[in-house]
Amino acid sequence: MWHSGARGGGTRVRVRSTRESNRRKVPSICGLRWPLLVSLVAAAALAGCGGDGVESHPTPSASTVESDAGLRAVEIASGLDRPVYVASAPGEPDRLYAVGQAGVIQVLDHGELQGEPFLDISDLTTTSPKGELAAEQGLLSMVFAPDYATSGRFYVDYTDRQGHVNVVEYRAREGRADPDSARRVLLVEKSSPTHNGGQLHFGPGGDLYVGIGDDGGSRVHPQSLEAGDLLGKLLRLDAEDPDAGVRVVAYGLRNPWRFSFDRETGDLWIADVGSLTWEEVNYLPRSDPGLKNLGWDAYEGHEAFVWDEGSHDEPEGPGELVWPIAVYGRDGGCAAVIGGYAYRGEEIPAARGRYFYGDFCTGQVWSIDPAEPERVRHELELGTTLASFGEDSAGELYLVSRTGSIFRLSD
Ligand SMILES: [Ca+2]
Repeated sequence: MWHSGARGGGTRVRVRSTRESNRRKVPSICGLRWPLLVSLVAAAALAGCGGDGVESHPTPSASTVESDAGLRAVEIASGLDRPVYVASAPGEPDRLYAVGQAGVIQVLDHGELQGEPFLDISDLTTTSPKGELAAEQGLLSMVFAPDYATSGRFYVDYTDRQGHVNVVEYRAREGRADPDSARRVLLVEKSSPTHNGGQLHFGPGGDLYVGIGDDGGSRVHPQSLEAGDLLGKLLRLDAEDPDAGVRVVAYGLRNPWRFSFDRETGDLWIADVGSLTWEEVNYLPRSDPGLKNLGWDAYEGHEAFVWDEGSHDEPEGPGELVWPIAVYGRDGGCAAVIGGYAYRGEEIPAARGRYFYGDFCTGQVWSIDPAEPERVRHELELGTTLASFGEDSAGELYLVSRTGSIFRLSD
């Protein structure tokens, strides 16, 4: 019953229209005050951070300790056009792929930015001008198939000209994508420009995983908890046979802008951007499979989430309710959690096995050990907004700022 219907060449699910009675005035972005707001408007909107007018809550029971690892973010590229992700391909230790929100993927080869883009789909995407409020749309991420070295397959996640979420397969030949090889594997219709999710990853079982937001705005979104709707879900599908159907891995999500698998354990980490009060990190160990309910919009963090009307009183559906492993509040200002990766590289021994995440607005970066989640370690402050993390093929970590730079995590 958790399979969607498949029609035509792709899997297509019609979005339930949002109930007008649940609408509430759209608050200003993240509660920031003008003019500090100016430079952060687009950045904050990208990850779907919530509104103002709500008192900040204290830090939850977890204690935050300053790291003594002395980690740094070393800039390796700058001047990029709205980078929102960095990817790597299996078997390509010296190449990184910088994903630009406007629809262009550029290659960094041995650290050198290549002149010719890997792919340019800027004519297909909903490109927001710099600084425009509705900045959550565009090309949002990419992932290479595990057999990329032989198949050339990779996948992109973008919002199309109608604002709908598309996951599309392309094939590369001789280091360049073939734009004529496009094959859509998933279409999720949207009614608003926000909360698109946007992350793609292949899971340990070989399926393609897709994060989809709840359709946006600071409104009640019952569809996150409803089975027949793909909004507010983490989905999985066979990328080579998408007509076989889409399965729900987790529901009750608000905007899973970034999720990842631990490349060593297969454990799943989902960061869910909060609305008013709490930013969440969720941990789904591979040893505990099965359908999961992450609570939204009945809960935000560990608290009941109550709107004027129409809220769920309690989580619904057949999935096991999962509470976040880590949360943080907003000190009266902007916040949007950016999920990262469990560090499995070689160059930073003090970071091994720790999951890194950060905040879009403040550029703060933390890490946690899933065996000791009550001790959050503050690792560094990026000094600019943080749009995403990424891994290279060896498991080293990168940080991406939508202002144009990519940084490498270093000790
Ligand atoms: Ca939750």
